[in-house]
Amino acid sequence: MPTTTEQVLTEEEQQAHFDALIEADQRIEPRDWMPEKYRKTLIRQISQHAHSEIIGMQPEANWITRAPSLKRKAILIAKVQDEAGHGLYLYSAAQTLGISREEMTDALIEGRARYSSIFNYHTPSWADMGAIGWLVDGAAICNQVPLCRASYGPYGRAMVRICKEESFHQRQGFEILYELSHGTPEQKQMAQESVNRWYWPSLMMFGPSDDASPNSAQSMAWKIKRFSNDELRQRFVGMCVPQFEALGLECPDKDLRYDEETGKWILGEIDWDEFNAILDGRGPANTDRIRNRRDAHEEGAWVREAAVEYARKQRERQRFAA
Ligand code: FAQ
Repeated sequence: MPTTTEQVLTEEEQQAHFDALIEADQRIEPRDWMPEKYRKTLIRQISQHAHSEIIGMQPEANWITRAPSLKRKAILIAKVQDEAGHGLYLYSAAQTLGISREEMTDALIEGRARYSSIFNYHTPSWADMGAIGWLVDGAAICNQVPLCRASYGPYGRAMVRICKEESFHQRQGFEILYELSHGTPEQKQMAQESVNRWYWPSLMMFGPSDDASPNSAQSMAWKIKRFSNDELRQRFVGMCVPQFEALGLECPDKDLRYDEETGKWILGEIDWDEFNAILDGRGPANTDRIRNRRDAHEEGAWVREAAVEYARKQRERQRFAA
């Protein structure tokens, strides 16, 4: 229902009001007028993010039954449950923009929606639980801390809680790798082998380089994104370098060096062909991920039907009581 103020404002005036709110670093809320492209961009990014959290449960869920101790199993279950919670906060945030949960779910299970490239790799080794926590959650934190200040209120607020939980995830991953890299030579080798596989894909999580990123400029002007893909990738690499040392592991990027003059890290070549193949659905685990999600959705149909029936009965009871 439009407010009285909205009824008397022209489209130009509404746009000017929106621009002024963005300029002043104020939040846009669901009740506010917003340009259609802003709304669509948010739906795109938030729903992709939500899908990533939900699909992102699969690589680690693979190790819940085989975690090496009860403590590790409890931590891993808690982490995977946290990711489900993140997905739900984010779906709720997207719903405030006028898209339904069903529409988003259908797009995912029909293979029409994107989710993070990183979750299309398999997890053959226990050390992968360490590398995912350290590198994948570490990259997620780098990318997501600035999103706590995203101009759209429900997204920014969801990100605050998510980031707190991601910090715990990152610490537990680092700790798994630390124990392995300070264990037997075989354990150290296992940690190194896993980090070798996850390092480059974790750099790809930040998206294409700035000159190949069609959405960045507008998203930054709208203060959805606060930093570019390359800026965040730089920040992440800078964070990893001393941590590689603490772990006693080698960084797989043999060309990595710090350029004192520009204050930037010079990275080796990222394999963008691999990244693009994953985005096209041709990554190592794309098919499994979508199939598993579709099966889980179908198997959960009875829960959704029961919830609808329960809500109907509650309404009926209230009608009789009135
Ligand atoms: N994977 O123009 P840009 C997690 C697509 S963390 C797949 O640069 P944008 C935690 C992009 O969508 C992972 N697709 O796009 C966790 C666009 O396609 P479209 C999730 C990618 O949006 C840890 C096209 O390429 N985090 O889940 C990727 O400005 C452990 C052009 O790219 C977020 O989603 C990629 N890596 O910047 C869970 C963070 N990169 O839609 C479980 C929020 C790009 O035009 C276990 N999202 N694309 O067809 C963002 O910050 C941004 O959306 C970026 C991409 C930075 C991902």
